[in-house]
Amino acid sequence: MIIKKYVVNNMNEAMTRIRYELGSDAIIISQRKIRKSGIVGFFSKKVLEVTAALDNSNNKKSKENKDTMKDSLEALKKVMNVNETRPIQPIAGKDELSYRSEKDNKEITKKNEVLLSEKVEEFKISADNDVLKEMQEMKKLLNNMAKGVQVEEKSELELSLEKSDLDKELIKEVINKIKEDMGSEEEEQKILNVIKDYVEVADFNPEGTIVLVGPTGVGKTTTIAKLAGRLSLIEKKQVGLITIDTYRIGAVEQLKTYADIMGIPFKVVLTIKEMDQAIESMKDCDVILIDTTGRSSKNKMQISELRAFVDKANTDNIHLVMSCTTKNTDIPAIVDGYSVLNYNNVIITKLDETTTYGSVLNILNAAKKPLSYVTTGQNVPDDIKKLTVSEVSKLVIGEDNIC
Ligand SMILES: Nc1nc2c(ncn2[C@@H]2O[C@H](COP(=O)(O)OP(=O)(O)OP(=O)(O)O)[C@@H](O)[C@H]2O)c(=O)[nH]1
Ligand SMILES: [Mg+2]
Repeated sequence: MIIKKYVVNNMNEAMTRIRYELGSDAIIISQRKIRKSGIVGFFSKKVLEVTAALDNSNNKKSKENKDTMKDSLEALKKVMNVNETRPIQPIAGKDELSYRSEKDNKEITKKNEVLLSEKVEEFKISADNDVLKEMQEMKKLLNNMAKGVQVEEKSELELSLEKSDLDKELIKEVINKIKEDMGSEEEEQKILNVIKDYVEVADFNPEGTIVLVGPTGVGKTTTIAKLAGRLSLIEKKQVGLITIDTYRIGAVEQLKTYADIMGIPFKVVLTIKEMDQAIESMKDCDVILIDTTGRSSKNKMQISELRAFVDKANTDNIHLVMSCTTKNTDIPAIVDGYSVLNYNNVIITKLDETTTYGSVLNILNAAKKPLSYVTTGQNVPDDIKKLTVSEVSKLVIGEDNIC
């Protein structure tokens, strides 16, 4: 038995290819409309996927057996058609968006499995062993196909959003909102509109005291150096640098090196009292950038120690720095753990280290704070950017790429 799938533009093309490749004895088992994979594929034209089968057994069969085989294949084909014509019918069409519930999927698959078993049982009574073996193989293949169809056609949009690493709950929310959107825009515009609702960018002009906090290794110190470079070298502002990170070996040297290169004042703060003094000593600066120790959000003790310093900075320019490579499941704990520091903005780093940007939306949705900057590489001061709502949304749905 040969079973082959053809992705074609129409049925005529399918028939021509099937006849050419499998011959006139081949039969069509199923057909369905699909789109190419990926979110971009979601907006592309639908194509037809046709599955054909050919009984190529070399055993000599009586005409009667061949007829029985064909009849049974036809019966199975009908069963498969049940699968294809019921509510399983997908997905987002050009003019409408229809979705199948998980419960529907399960019920339909269960019914189809029962029907398939009945057909095979009926056939067992009349068929010889060879044919029975093939029929069993066929049943197995069809069952697998039925399961494949179920997953694939759950919703093309859902799969595309999953590929972009968007959080599952968020995907459900987004899809429901798209369904509720009765506007007349194109699908792509509807999706963008819904995504935009989750994105807020900060109308942020760096001045006064700015504090960066966040987990270890996300790029706080590098981002401080990038900001200091831009503000002092390009915008010609008076910039001062303070670090309270005396925990990690080399942390002070890291920032001091940048401060020396840029020729800007730099202070290391060890105690809460010194914090006041350091800020006071930089009162003539337009911008004071404060680097902090990277802490695990799970360590409440360390976070509250950090809080004592951050409170002393007496600013509402506190940015939570998070890497877009953060595991989705860790995001809520981080934004929650750092919430005691009352951060007002989010900086998302390392966009150059990923090809999908669902995590950007996962972070913004969890933090519910505006995005001030994204960083896109290790180069100081170049790899830092402000993005618009539209730019972020396009990244999330894979319509754009940042690096
Ligand atoms: N690819 C990439 N790497 C980055 C980016 N920003 C920072 N890094 C790198 O990430 C590593 C850690 O950066 P740091 O700035 O030391 O991170 P941190 O948050 O200050 O780390 P701790 O002080 O230990 O908590 C370094 O190797 C940086 O060069 C970025 O946007 N993209
Ligand atoms: Mg650091």
